[in-house]
This record gives sequence, C-alpha cells and structure tokens, in this order.
Amino acid sequence: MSIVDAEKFRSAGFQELGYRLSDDDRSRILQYFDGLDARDRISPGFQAQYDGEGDERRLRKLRRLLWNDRKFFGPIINRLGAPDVAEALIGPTAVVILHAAFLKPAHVGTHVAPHQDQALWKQEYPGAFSMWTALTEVSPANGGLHGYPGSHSGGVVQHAEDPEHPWHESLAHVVEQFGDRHEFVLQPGESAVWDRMFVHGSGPNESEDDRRGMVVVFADSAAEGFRARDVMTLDELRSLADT
Ligand SMILES: O=C(O)CCC(=O)C(=O)O
Repeated sequence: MSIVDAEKFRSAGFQELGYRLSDDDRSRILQYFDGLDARDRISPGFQAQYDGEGDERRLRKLRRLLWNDRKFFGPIINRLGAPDVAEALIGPTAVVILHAAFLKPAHVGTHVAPHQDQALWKQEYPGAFSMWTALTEVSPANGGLHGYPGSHSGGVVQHAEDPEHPWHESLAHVVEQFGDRHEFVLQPGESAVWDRMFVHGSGPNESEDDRRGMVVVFADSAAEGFRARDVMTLDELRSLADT
C-alpha cells in the first residue's frame, strides 16, 4: 500500500504521513545543521538566512541541501520514502527541484507568512508538491506549522507585501477566506505533504527549543516548458540510496 492516499491528498490539498524519518537519521541531520549553525560563515551554496542578531544570530533557512551534499542527503531522502511518494502523486517524471531546511530557532525564530509555494516561484510547476518532515516536535507552542484545508482548489491567489512578514509576500490580508486553520502537531520524524497551491505558514518561535523542519519539493518534468535551476530525477535520486 502506498504511503500516501492520492485521492485524499487531492481533495484536502495536504496529508499527514505519520512517522517517516528514523531517530538515527534525524540525529544525524540535526548534528549537521548544528555544525553549520556554529560557524561564522558557511558556503554560499546553502544560501543561508539568519534570525536574530549579534550573539543571538541563528540559522533560519538553508537551501539546495541535496545539491550541496548529495552523499549525505541522498540516502536519507530515499529512506524517508520520498521517491515513492513522488511517484504516487506525480508519476515517473517527478523530479526534485528544491531541498531546504526551515530551522526556526528558539526565542528568535520568525514567522513564515501564509503563502502558496507556487506564488513565490518564478516558474509554473503544475503538479508540484512539498514533503515536509519534522526534525523536532512541531506545535503551536514553538511556532508550529499550519495550513488551510481546501485552500489549494482555487488556483494562485494574489499575494501582497506585508511589513509584518519580511521574508516574502503574504496572504495574511485575506487568510480568513480560507476557513478553519489546520495546526500540524507533529512528533519528531513525522512528515506531511502539501500541494503547491496549499496556503500554509508558521508562527514565531518564542519557546526555549528550536522548531526544525526539512522540505523536499517535487515537480513534474513532463510539464510543458518545465525548467528549474536544480533538477534530480527519481532514477538519480534512487541511485543515491544505500545499497
Ligand atoms: O517550516 C516552516 O515554517 C514553513 C515551511 C514552508 O513555508 C515551506 O516549506 O514552504
């Protein structure tokens, strides 16, 4: 049986997948990010962003993880079952286009404004979805992660500049129209998937503990005009699995 129920996913725009990432892999990833967080400077290839300033400065976001270190992240993404999820939701032409970490550090972690991923991308990616995995506990107490069931069904909604949410354009001004908000309450190692149009965001982290997550984004390389800066096919990804 597939990890994901494609029909339910298409109707709600998201689905929680339960426990996908082993504690071993999770500790290895956390150590990896701690190592980067402890450095004054890290490779520009990670396109690092920070929350907080001075002594309080902490890593907020890292990008292009798989392309920076395919030997480390390739086997882990395979063990997560991500290639099978991509095959179930997109088909054999699915490719990875993005792989990032959202590290929302304790005390200084800022919110992620409600948005649709597709609205923030320069390219149109029909069929694209994200697989987000909790590396720590995730709940409203630490900034959490939330989304709006069914919000994917009306296509791209106009986003706006929002001084309260500096990282990117936001749907905060119209979020009520999407109805009840679903709070993702995830245990470490649990994953969720969402559609490229699914409206989601997260709060500031005022707690004592980091709230960390890692996201892999898949798109359909067979879509008309498909192009992306980074592309990894399912065959390439599966070739990185441990033998
Ligand atoms: O991890 C978060 O707080 C937000 C994640 C997100 O917006 C995304 O993966 O598109």
